[in-house]
Amino acid sequence: MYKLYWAENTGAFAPEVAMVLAGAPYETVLVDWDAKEHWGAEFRRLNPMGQVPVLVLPGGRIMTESAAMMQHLADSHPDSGLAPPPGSVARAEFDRWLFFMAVNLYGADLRYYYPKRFTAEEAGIAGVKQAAADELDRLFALLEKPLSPGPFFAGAQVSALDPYLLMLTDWYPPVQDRPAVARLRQALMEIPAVQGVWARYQPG
Ligand SMILES: N[C@@H](CCC(=O)N[C@@H](CS)C(=O)NCC(=O)O)C(=O)O
Repeated sequence: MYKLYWAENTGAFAPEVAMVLAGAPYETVLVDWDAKEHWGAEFRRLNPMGQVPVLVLPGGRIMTESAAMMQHLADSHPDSGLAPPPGSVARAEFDRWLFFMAVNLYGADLRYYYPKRFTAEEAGIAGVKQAAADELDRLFALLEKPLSPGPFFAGAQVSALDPYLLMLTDWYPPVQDRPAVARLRQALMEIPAVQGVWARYQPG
């Protein structure tokens, strides 16, 4: 059984959806975000970065990094269709967009949410946030092509890439009306299990 440390509105969403789609048994541990439990010594023993998500594998090995979790879950459940087989050309394309999202989009989302961390001067905060928003607009525009005709990255077949993107668009609402993003969000929400997980992660 997997164990996922999660909190509302965090990057635990995508690995949780991956486990649901793969039919993998898992339990969840809610991290007390308001009490900043993720910055405490006990949580840092799981993830020294003090970040959510953390995934404990059935054998007890601890994983951090949400994109690595997506890859691992897909490869551990090859019949789930969450990712093409390793070594295939389709997998190269899958890996390309997974890394694109994890590095570029997630990174810009973090600069948008934590601009203070990216400048040594108070006066720089607003500029960091604006630059992150501009970068998110630019990066999401680049996704129109790989997401066409859609609704998913792989066309009609949902893969691990799709909930990952849904999560990133939740954190930057201005892109949610872009045609490819709106198509993907709607198609994912039509999967009741995804809708159920998504509803639990909404803040408030
Ligand atoms: N690269 C990490 C980033 C994880 C991350 O930044 N998580 C956020 C929530 S979405 C977090 O825990 N932030 C708290 C902090 O950085 O203090 C991943 O993909 O798992």
